[in-house]
Amino acid sequence: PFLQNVLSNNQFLNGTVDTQFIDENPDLFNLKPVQNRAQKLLHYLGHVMVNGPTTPIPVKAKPSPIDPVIPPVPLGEPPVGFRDVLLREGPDGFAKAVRAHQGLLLMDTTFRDAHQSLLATRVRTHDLKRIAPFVAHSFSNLFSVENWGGATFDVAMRFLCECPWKRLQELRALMPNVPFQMLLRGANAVGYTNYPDNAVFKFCEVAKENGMDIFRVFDSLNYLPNMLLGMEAAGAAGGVVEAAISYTGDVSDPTRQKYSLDYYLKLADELVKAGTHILCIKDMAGLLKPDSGRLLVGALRDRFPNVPIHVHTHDTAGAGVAAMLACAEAGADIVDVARLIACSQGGISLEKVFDYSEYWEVTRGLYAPFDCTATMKSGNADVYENEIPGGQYTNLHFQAHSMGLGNKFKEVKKAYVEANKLLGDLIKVTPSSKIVGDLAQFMVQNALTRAEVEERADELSFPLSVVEFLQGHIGIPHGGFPEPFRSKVLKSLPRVEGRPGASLPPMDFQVLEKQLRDAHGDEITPEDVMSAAMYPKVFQEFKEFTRTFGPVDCLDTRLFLDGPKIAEEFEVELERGKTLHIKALALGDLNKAGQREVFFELNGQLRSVLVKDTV
Ligand code: 3PY
Ligand code: ZN
Repeated sequence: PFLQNVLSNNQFLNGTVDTQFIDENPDLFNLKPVQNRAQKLLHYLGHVMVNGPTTPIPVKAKPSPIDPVIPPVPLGEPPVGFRDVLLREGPDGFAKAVRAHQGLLLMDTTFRDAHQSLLATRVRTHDLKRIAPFVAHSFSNLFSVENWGGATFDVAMRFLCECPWKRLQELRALMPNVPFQMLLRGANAVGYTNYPDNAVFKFCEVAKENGMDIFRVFDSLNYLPNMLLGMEAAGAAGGVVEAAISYTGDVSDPTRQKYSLDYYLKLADELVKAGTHILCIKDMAGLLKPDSGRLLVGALRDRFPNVPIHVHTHDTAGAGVAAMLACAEAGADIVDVARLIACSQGGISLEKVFDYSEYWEVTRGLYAPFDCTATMKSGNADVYENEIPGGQYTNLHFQAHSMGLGNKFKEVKKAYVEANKLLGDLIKVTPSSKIVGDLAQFMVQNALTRAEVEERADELSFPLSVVEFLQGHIGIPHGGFPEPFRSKVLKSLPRVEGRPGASLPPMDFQVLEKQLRDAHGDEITPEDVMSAAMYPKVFQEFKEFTRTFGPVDCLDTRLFLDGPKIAEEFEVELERGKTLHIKALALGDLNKAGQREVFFELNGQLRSVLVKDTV
């Protein structure tokens, strides 16, 4: 407004003032379209006020009205952490230092897997950034912070309307001392199906350039060729390779021999032979009981005395802490924890853990509409039967609700067990878990038993994910495909031989970049190209959303999800030093065109936006 006034001032226009300074500094006019961003955000807020949130909300709960307290952080750089060893000595030296370390090391999963299971992956960069400096200062002796990959990549763009790469960059700047860890779904990268090999390699390269350190690589079928591909990609990018064996069944149960101790040890042999820096047991469903953990980790420790062992679990049935302690006693070097574990292990101060817990306790309230406690009130030992992974449990429940099967969730869980048997008893983790879940819901929807599905396999219209799995699109399961089920379903449909990525043509990133520039302008970055490579449609919708609604990642979570109340005043920091002061003034009546005018005060000036009422 100031500039507009100057530019329309008569004296200025007549040239009767000295404008030499302005003439000589054309840069002064390189103004970012702040107004435009502000107007777009008002449009977003108005939209939420009129129509409710743009992101789908699974349960009718409101974000809590209480604001989290950000614990204080001392001035200056955070203390030196394990990342220093990595930067100095590289992945091999880092692995040696980890193995040589006396005492148990911890990875904090709060920034990724914990909220993937508890809050449907919805925690926004905004809330991660606020606590990141505290973590860097208070927990500098963590082995790593897991903060990226898995479902976060997709959810960031699809539901939170924010850029996953920006999250990585911003967290890196705030936590320079602690190693970052991501979950890479092997040949599926951060997606749900196999990508061309060069896309996986490029993805790891760009992730490493943006600050990723440790790549936990798994495959949902423990299919070795897919795992090796992911490991090679992470290694070629210069990352620390942590090959992860997905755990299912029960190694201490002699009646369950498909996934026996011998099976895990043989797979571990291959991963160590392939040069993994760290070996991980990934217990994604929380099935690893203390005795089984002791047996498995003890056997791995004896076999590979020099390889660091890292164990991941979930507390679904409530035995998680006991299992982790058993694994630590049996020789694990690192275990995974989330903020609720008040652990005096690894030199971590209890008092700091309390502050950290307090922050997350209150922040969690902001995500009430996504909280798993809406659907799962307590630990549930039925996971030992259905083996549903932590990240899928609540998702499946919400999905069942949206398909009108909400009151049949128990049946869906039972059908999940049967669907798993139909498919040959799979390892179940993204994406194989989704395939089992899709088949389970199909069975409940159509009231089909396992025997009926088997019998009528050649005439039923199975979900696409099931058909593609049987075609071999995500690899070959341990023990092979179930027959005659597979042949009956596929009939003459083509089958992929061997590793799927090997027969996919490479992606042409230059062509993709050109397409993106044509569609979205010249601001496209190499990171954007990778987002589009992984999720073309989601990326396009994210760009379109941002064009309309601006940088919604700057909004506080309550405003993002629920919009402001009338008369509420708040601030939005667009970037350092650029803060908008906004007050929501009034919501107008519905006009003939079905729109409402929403009035705001923006930095002291009246503004309004017209929003179509779609409710
Ligand atoms: C993911 O693939 O996102 C997982 O967290 C699997 O456990
Ligand atoms: Zn997990």
